[in-house]
Amino acid sequence: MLRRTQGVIRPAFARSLFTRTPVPRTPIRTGLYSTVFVLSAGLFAIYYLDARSAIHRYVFTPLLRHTLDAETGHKVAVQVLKSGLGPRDPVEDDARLKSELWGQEISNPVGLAAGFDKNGEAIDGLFNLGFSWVEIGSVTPKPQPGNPRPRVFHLPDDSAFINRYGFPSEGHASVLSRLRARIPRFFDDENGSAAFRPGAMLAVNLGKNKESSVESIDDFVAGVRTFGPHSDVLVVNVSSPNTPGLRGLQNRELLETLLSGVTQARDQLPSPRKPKLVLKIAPDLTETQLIEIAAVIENTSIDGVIVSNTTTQRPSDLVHPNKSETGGLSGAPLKQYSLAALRTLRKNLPARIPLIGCGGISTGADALEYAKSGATLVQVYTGFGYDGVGACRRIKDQLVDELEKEGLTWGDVVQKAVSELSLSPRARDIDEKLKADADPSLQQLIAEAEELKSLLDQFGEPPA
Ligand SMILES: Cc1cc2nc3c(=O)[nH]c(=O)nc-3n(C[C@H](O)[C@H](O)[C@H](O)COP(=O)(O)O)c2cc1C
Ligand SMILES: *[C@@H]1O[C@H](CO)[C@@H](O)[C@H](O)[C@H]1NC(C)=O
Ligand SMILES: *[C@@H]1O[C@H](CO)[C@@H](O)[C@H](O)[C@H]1NC(C)=O
Ligand SMILES: *[C@@H]1O[C@H](CO)[C@@H](O)[C@H](O)[C@H]1NC(C)=O
Ligand SMILES: *[C@@H]1O[C@H](CO)[C@@H](O)[C@H](O)[C@H]1NC(C)=O
Ligand SMILES: CC(=O)N[C@H]1CO[C@H](CO)[C@@H](O)[C@@H]1O
Repeated sequence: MLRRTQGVIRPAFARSLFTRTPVPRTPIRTGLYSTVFVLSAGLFAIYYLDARSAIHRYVFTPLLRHTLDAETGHKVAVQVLKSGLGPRDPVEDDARLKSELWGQEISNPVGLAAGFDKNGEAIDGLFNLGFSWVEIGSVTPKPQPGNPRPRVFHLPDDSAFINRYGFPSEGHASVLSRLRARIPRFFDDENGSAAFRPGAMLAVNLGKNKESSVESIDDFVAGVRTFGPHSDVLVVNVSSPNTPGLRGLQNRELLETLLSGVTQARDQLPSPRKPKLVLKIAPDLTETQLIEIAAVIENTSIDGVIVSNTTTQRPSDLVHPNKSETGGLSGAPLKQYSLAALRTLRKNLPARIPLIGCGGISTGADALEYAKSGATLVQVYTGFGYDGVGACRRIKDQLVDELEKEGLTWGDVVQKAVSELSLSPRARDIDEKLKADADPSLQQLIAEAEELKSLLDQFGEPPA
């Protein structure tokens, strides 16, 4: 059995390394494949254990992509990282990459986005690759299977993925038991990071079961109660394309109810260390919708926003034959939409609320572009899927080069952008002060004008 798999693998390596003819799509069973993947660790020990090694980018990752369908390749990658035999980023993060989030220091600004480790199986394997933030999930309260396969499509010509997973999840109980099993036996710093690593954060992305009603916030509240004590950050999405629009008053009220419900549940957690709460939004929102979201966020104790999830848009320059599959598009073509949404939100939120950039990041230059647009941290998914386990290390190295050229640190870039681009508290204060100073009849007039404006806005919006 072993000999046969090795027989399949070796020529495949040779081909993809030296002649670049496409690797034939051999139907290898997943189990066999993982065995070979792990065995090859022995053969390539030196390269393999170092996440920087080109072997991951040019051999293992393409091989996974070519030999297996998209979803099986993903599963194998999670299993290898789970096994503890995954490679490690051996280099300490450069001081220029140091970042600060909510007053806490993190060693670098590159995180892994939700959806890769949906069930929290490979958390430590992922931290070992050098990510400073690992986000597991989305996790739904009850287990659910998600949509029928195929539900992930690789568009290599466009450096993109399309997915319509539909949130398969093993459910709260199963994921919680994995998080509990990670607690070190002699851990007594009840206030320490849930990542159990210095300079890193563990985030849990909370999902809703398919059959839960759209308006219900119970699934999210249950998620806060279940995962609050075991995470540094909880992520709540408002990014479903069905309810993106806070169209009209009703949806705004929905968002207010959701946000105040989850923040209340968080504040009531008995643990001394309370997780931060961040929203994750879609890139497909209009400017008006983003402004409304910003206003609601500012009125609650939400700690930050991830911008963004995948897009339902399809830019006209996509070339891959599967470009019209239904689902969310991620990777390079998403970047323009995410960056635009990030800039709009930055302009409408005060500097105290950090933004986390996500969408189409695969190089240091991409990450820096996000920082210059006002992101404090970035996340990667598709870039990691294409480049493999060394992606994080490579992005960090490129980022250090870029920063060195400009003679700046990540912290400098973020601080400058955030202070220049955020909603200025003065503008808001002056506005409020004018209203407060106005005489009562003028105040009445202002109130009526605002009411009229919101009515007109509602008429202006197409029906939800
Ligand atoms: C296959 C796949 C599955 C995903 N699953 C989730 C998920 O469960 N929850 C979530 O909030 N985002 C999910 N995402 C979105 C990513 O977290 C990220 O926001 C998006 O892919 C944009 O980043 P990228 O361009 O670097 O991939 C998924 C993305 C992909 C490609
Ligand atoms: C954790 O934080 C709380 C409140 O800040 C403090 O009272 C407590 O002593 C801290 N515990 C430890 C172990 O540091
Ligand atoms: C702020 O929150 C309060 C109560 O939670 C609500 O009554 C008010 O309408 C909100 N204001 C805005 C601007 O969202
Ligand atoms: C498009 O997706 C289907 C389903 O996964 C797959 O069988 C097919 O090979 C893909 N097409 C291309 C050109 O990759
Ligand atoms: C992200 O967007 C996709 C479509 O682009 C949607 O199907 C999915 O529900 C969104 N993700 C979350 C976590 O809501
Ligand atoms: C994964 C998940 O639960 N996605 C949810 C995101 O939020 C919208 C509503 O705000 C839900 O409809 C989605 O199911």
